[in-house]
Amino acid sequence: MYATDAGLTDTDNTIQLKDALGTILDAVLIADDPTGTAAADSETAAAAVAAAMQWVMVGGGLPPGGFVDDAFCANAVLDSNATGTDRTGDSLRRIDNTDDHDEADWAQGASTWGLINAGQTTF
Ligand SMILES: [Ca+2]
Ligand SMILES: [Ca+2]
Ligand SMILES: [Ca+2]
Repeated sequence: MYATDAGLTDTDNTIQLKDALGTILDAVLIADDPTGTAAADSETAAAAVAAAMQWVMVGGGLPPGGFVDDAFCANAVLDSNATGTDRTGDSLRRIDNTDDHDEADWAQGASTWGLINAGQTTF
């Protein structure tokens, strides 16, 4: 299932993978800075993701006010505006086989373009 989008921004985003019934299967919050504001659409999507228990703070739990502004940025995967737009650029990837629903589960690194990510042993 997909929704149209004008394109990924290099600021903050909430990316969700949903099944045909709209159930959130996986998600990631990304940002360009560890502090600051986040777009309202990113925060609204983050609230839906949090309600589905698909994103938490490292160690568990949700920020008291939700993933909003500084709390969004502090718990998002960095660094969206340091990634690339071609094969030579960095990407953001999960670091291992477990889905922990938090920013520590992801890292910035070289793009793998369909190959398995560094740290993963299976898709
Ligand atoms: Ca997940
Ligand atoms: Ca940045
Ligand atoms: Ca993991």
